[in-house]
Amino acid sequence: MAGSFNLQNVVDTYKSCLSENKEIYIKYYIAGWRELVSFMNSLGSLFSFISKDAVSKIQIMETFLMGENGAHYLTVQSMVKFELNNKLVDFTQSGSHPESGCRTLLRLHRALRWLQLFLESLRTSTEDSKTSIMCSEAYNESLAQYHSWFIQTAARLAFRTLPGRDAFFEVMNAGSQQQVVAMLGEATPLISEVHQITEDLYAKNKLLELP
Ligand code: 1PZ
Repeated sequence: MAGSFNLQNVVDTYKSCLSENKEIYIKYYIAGWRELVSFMNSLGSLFSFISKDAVSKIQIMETFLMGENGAHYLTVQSMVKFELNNKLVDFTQSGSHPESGCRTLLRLHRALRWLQLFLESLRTSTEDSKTSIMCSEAYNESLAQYHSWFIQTAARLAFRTLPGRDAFFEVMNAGSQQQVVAMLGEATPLISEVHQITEDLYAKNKLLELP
């Protein structure tokens, strides 16, 4: 179960995510996902199909960030502007840019909503709360609507194997349960703010339904 995961690292990357004028740095946004992937990998092999997809999305974003147009991928705001101005975003299935930064980040953005709901319910949970139930409720309320029946079934199967609440707090590697709860209290408002800013930006540019 041991790994380098530590909840504090997640809090720190989300703290670094926002610029002074509330733009979201893609570098830290995906660093946050990298941390979460390392956490997921410590949960066992059923979670690896989930983390594989997350990793491939992270890699697509890293490739943009390191490519010749990397400077345009500094923030989510600059990416949206650059990709839209240069017609690099497919608004229908049959386009020639099936893996734009905008559509790739949208998948992570939808997953961030799941994370926000799940961490919030973990934070306010009690001794007899079940992680598997908290996880699937958060999923039903967020990501499930975007997933095929097949993926939903596999995801729900994985949720059933989640460790119980005590063990789960333990793998978060952030001290006593009280300390974990305090840290979650720090993490969730940061995640909410990043999520809300992205949501507003995507809504304004009609990007929320990208195929
Ligand atoms: C702690 C427990 C972790 C539970 C994670 C809950 C999320 C379940 C998501 C299962 C989906 C995995 C399979 C891949 C699905 C893809 O089809 C979709 C859409 O992408 P497209 O096909 O359009 O390219 N991918 C996603 O929705 C992104 C999913 C990322 C999931 C990251 C979860 C990170 C959890 C962090 C753990 C603390």
